[in-house]
Amino acid sequence: MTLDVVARAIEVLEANWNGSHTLPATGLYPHQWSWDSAFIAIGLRHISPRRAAQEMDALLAGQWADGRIPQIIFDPHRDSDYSPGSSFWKSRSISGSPDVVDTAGLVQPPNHAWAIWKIHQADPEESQRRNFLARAYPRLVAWHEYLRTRRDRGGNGLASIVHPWESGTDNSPLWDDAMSRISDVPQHVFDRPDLLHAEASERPSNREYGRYFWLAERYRDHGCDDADADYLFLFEDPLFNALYAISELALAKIATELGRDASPHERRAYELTSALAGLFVNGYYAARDVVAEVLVEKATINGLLPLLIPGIPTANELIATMEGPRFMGSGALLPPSYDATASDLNPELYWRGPAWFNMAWLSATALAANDRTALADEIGSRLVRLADMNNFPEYIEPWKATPHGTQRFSWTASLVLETERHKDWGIFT
Ligand code: 2M8
Repeated sequence: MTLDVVARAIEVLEANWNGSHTLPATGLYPHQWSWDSAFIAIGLRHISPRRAAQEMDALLAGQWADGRIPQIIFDPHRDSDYSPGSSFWKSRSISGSPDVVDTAGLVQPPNHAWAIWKIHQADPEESQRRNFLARAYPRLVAWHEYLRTRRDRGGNGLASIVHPWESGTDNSPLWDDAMSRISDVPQHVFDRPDLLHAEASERPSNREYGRYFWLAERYRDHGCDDADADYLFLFEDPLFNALYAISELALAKIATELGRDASPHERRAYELTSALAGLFVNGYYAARDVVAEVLVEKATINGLLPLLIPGIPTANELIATMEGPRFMGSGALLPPSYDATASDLNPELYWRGPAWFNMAWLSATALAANDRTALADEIGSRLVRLADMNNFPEYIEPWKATPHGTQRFSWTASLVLETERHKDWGIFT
């Protein structure tokens, strides 16, 4: 069984590899996505550390002059297969964008330094031969500097996201109230190529898409400059900032490996962890709506994953919530993306309840780091089995395990490899 599932996961990643990077899924997501590539590289390192490094190199080639790593690097041949594509963003006309590739102007959660450190760990000699860490380090520092200097829009020491797509958890109930403030419609006449590859009932509605486009247009038309005083959507998301803190700790390890001073990165991780305390409520981390100046008190998987940060003072409360009726105590096979007891839970609809394999892997990693190895192993073995049974789905209904979204999804396959091959759950190994 073990060998077969590994072979099948590798086969998905081979099929989705396009020569320089891995598509999240060949139909629904035909370009390179930022945080997908990092999750993909974490699994890929077990079959080819070299290709995992190539995946990250391809992504870093899309970095902007201000340091941002874009949400998407577009394949110019597939513009009509995904919306919004390069013809919407027209990134080359925006100052500071790369002139070799077309990208989106938004970003995604900063899991990149973490992935790069893990790739190095898979084969330090190969990494050294290719100067992998030395090449990546200044780019990763510039990326984190962008977040620190341009994205602390709330002044609380945390990075704000400027669009639901930046959270990676696009239509999480966390963003509902803020999105309902958008009453204008976008100029861009958008189509929905995504609905050719996934059921409409499992994807955001057209109304939600209209608001996504409106926000993206506003950001684009402001030159993606992050200095738009009346901007309508600014959020401090606990998962985005937890991954930022983990990536700072990874940068500290990279700096040490390169013989540089690790202390600025350790300090920054500490500052982020302290700033996250302002989001903690009732057993989980809320998201802060920076525009309305309120905490959105909805328990989501985003709000449990600061548990990844070593020594986080709220660990016991987070574990109790994870084990309780809102998450695993509900009888879910994998952690649902949203509170199982919430009246608006929808276990089949995109980020409003289903279980995602990256979140399951992050949860197991965090639980194991906090001496909950039995639950971590249980989630890990279910992750592998349910992915394999369902042809590596994008997400599943957490109680019945029915597959939803698209299938043969790359990070599902890669995190199966990581779970199978990296048995100790070590965060930085
Ligand atoms: C989903 O997001 C994209 C926009 O970025 C979409 O819905 O079209 C999310 O699940 C996101 O986390 C993921 O990175 C992306 C590609 O897999 O798909």
